[in-house]
Amino acid sequence: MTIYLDGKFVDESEAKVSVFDHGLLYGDGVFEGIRLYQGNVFRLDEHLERLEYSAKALMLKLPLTHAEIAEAICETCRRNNLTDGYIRLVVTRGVGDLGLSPWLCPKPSIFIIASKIALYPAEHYTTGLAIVTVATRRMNSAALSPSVKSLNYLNNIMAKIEARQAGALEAIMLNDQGYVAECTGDNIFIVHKGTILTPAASQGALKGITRSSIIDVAKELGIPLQEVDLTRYDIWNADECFLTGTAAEVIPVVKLDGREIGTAKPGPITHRVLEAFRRKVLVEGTRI
Ligand code: PXG
Repeated sequence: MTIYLDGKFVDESEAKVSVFDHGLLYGDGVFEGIRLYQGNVFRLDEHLERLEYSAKALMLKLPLTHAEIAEAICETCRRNNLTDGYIRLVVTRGVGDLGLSPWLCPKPSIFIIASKIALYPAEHYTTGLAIVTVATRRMNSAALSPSVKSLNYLNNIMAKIEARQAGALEAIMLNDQGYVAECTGDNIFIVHKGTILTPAASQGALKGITRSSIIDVAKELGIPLQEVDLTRYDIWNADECFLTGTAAEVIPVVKLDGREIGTAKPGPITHRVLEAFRRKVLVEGTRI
């Protein structure tokens, strides 16, 4: 596999970063997970804009321009003969000394991995997931804005561990007021009486690229969609539920905390949204 690393394309065996990189020492950096479908990078500009906003929030100066990163992503896909895959773009604060000080890290590091990902076993897309609510809360925006897609994923990882301990593949994370924020690596939607509902970013949801494309899909299909405050009660009483993410795409949820949602089967609106999303990814995107 060929990796893009700081201006060079190198074999994965050569793709090494320093133990003094603050991305590793402190989780100081930002990243994006991006999909490639049939030679088209899905919503590349939106991903790069989110990366730029995340970096700006951390006062991390990206080492390349928007256009240069876009080209590096496309070239990494081409060099790996990839037409479908998952792209991981990472920018770290770079090498510094053993103090926190980011200003002692003169050169940020950037690398791109173009590979594959399968987040959930295929059968769950037809049967639906059973998920749980976990105790670990979503990051409070007064500590670190949940809109920043940083290299600090420890509370999501803690939540993922809790989910696994409970025998589930995914977990709902609440914000510190007890409202539903999202899952560990996916945004959440429910369907109630024909309307699609999802928590707003202000409740701790990452501004997911898949989430925003689902908002477009709903508009295109003429299905009403609202951003609202949701509690577990709303999910227990929903007709349908589904999660969205770059890796997961659109996946139905049929149980929360051992309680059946709706008919306990993936619902008709989830199906329509999933089908429309699958069509969308094939026609939108930047040709590599
Ligand atoms: N919420 C969180 C916390 C995320 O990290 C999403 C929602 C979905 O956003 P997008 O833009 O992908 O629609 C994410 C992003 C992985 C992995 O390897 C997936 C994500 C993040 C980190 C790792 O499975 N999803």
